[in-house]
Amino acid sequence: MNITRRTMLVGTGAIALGAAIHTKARAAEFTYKFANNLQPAHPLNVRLQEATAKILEETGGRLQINVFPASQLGNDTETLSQLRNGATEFFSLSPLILSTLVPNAAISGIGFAFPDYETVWKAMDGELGAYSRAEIEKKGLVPMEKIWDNGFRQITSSNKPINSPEDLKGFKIRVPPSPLWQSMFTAFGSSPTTINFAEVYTALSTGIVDGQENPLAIASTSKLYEVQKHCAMTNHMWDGFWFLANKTAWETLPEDIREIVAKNLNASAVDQRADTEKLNETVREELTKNGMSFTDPDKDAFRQTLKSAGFYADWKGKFGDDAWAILEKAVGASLG
Ligand code: X2X
Repeated sequence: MNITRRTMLVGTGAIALGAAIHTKARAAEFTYKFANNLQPAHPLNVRLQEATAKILEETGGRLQINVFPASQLGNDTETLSQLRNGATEFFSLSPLILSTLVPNAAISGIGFAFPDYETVWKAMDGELGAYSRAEIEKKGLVPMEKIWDNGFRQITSSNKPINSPEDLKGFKIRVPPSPLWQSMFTAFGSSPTTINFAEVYTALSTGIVDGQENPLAIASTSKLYEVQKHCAMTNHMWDGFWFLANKTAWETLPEDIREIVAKNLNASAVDQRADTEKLNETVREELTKNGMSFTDPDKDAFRQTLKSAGFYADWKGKFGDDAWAILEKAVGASLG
C-alpha cells in the first residue's frame, strides 16, 4: 500500500522490490524508508541491514525497510523535514541536530559530560535517555528506546596540530547544524561554520574550513583522512543517533509489527554500540597508516576553557535546573 513508483526506482531496496512486483502475493504490505548520513561500511548501516532483514523475515514479508545511507535522500536538515512530513518514515539523527526541533534533546551532548562509555549507556538507557525521549515525543516524533552510538568526538585539521585550547583560537572549523556545537566552539574562540555532514568532505577538500570534529569511526568510514592531516584526541563530547519514526507511519503499522521492529532495532543498537566502540578504539592505527598524525592533549585544559567562557552556566540556564539535575545525576558529577 505504501509502495510508490519512486520507492521502487531508487536506492538499495530496488532489487528486492522488483521481485515483489512480479509476485504480487509476496509484495510487502508496508514499504518504509530509513535514511542516515553515514557510509554503508559504518557499523550503524551494517547492523541496520541485519535488523531490516530480520524484520522482513519475522513479519512474514509484511514490512520492508529500505536503507538509504550517505544522505542519499537529502542532508540532515532536509531529512528531518521529510521525517516530520512523512516523506521518510525512519531517520537516525544526533540529539544535537535534533535540538533544532527539540531544544532540550541536546543535553546529552554537553562538552566533557561523560567520562566513559559505561556512564554513557547507564545514562542513555536510564533517566537521561527517558527524559530526552519524552521531550522528542512532545514534538510528535517516535524515538526507539535504545540510542545508537556515534562516539566520543575528536578534532581534525588540515593545517596544524591541535595541542591546547589556544590552538583552537580563530580556527576555521565545521560544526553540524546545532546551537550547542556553535556555542562550544565559539567558547573555544574558534570560528565555527555550520555545515551538514553531506557537504563536509567537499568543504574540507576545497578549504572552506580547515577542520572538523567527529569520532574516528567516521574519519575512517567517510574517508576524512584524505582531506585532513592532524587529529587531536580531545574526547570533547559524546554523540549518538536517536532512531526516529514518523508518528503517523509508526501508528499505521499493526501492533505486532511495531513490536517486531522495536525489538530488532533495539537489539541491533546494542550490537552496534559494541562495534562502534571497538572501531573507535582500533582505527587510529589505520588512520595513521593513511597519513594522519595524532596528538593527545590535556583534556582538562579544554574543559577549563569552556568553564571560564561561561559555557556550562549558559547551558544550565537554557536547559533549566530540572534537566541539568538529571544530567549531573547521570554523570555523577557537578558540571562547570
Ligand atoms: O554531522 C556529523 O558530524 C555527524 C555525522 O557526526 C552527525 O551526524 C552529528
